Amino acid sequence: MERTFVLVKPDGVQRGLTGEVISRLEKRGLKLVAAKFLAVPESLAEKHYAVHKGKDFYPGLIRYITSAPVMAMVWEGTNAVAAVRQTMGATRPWEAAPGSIRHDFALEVSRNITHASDSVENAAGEIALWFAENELVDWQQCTDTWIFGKN
Ligand code: DAT
Ligand code: MG
Repeated sequence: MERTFVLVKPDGVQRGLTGEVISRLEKRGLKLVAAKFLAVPESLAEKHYAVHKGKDFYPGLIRYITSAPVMAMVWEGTNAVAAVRQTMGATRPWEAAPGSIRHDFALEVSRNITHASDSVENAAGEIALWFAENELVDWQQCTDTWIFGKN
């Protein structure tokens, strides 16, 4: 089953939207595999956003992501990477689809509430960066066949 990495970023945590983000992913049918609440060290922020190094918004992005705690999570499900990106909405909130988190709760690209991996390959890298193997929980949920079942 596909897995993806999700962050509720500092603005989401500060605004009390952690539960809202978790609730939407749960209700979509995704299964929580790992979670931790932490203050992000600068070294971790730089690794996580390495792909953006050199861009004009990079210094501000590092300052923002290290400015207050985040909730880091791994979620699992059918096409989890694409499904979670869709639930989050486009990077620029004014382009995010109505009903998506970034549409419903954000206005600024620099305060867009969440992060979600953008490919299966990047998801694997981000999960390994943020979590140890033994922090990922393999478990059966009683709804599994009702959500992941195929006829
Ligand atoms: P996403 O978070 O949707 O994967 P991204 O990987 O392109 O988007 O960029 C990472 C984050 O960097 C994004 O969530 C917000 C910030 N960012 C991107 N483009 C920006 C810009 N032009 N100005 C300010 N912040 C920006
Ligand atoms: Mg990205």
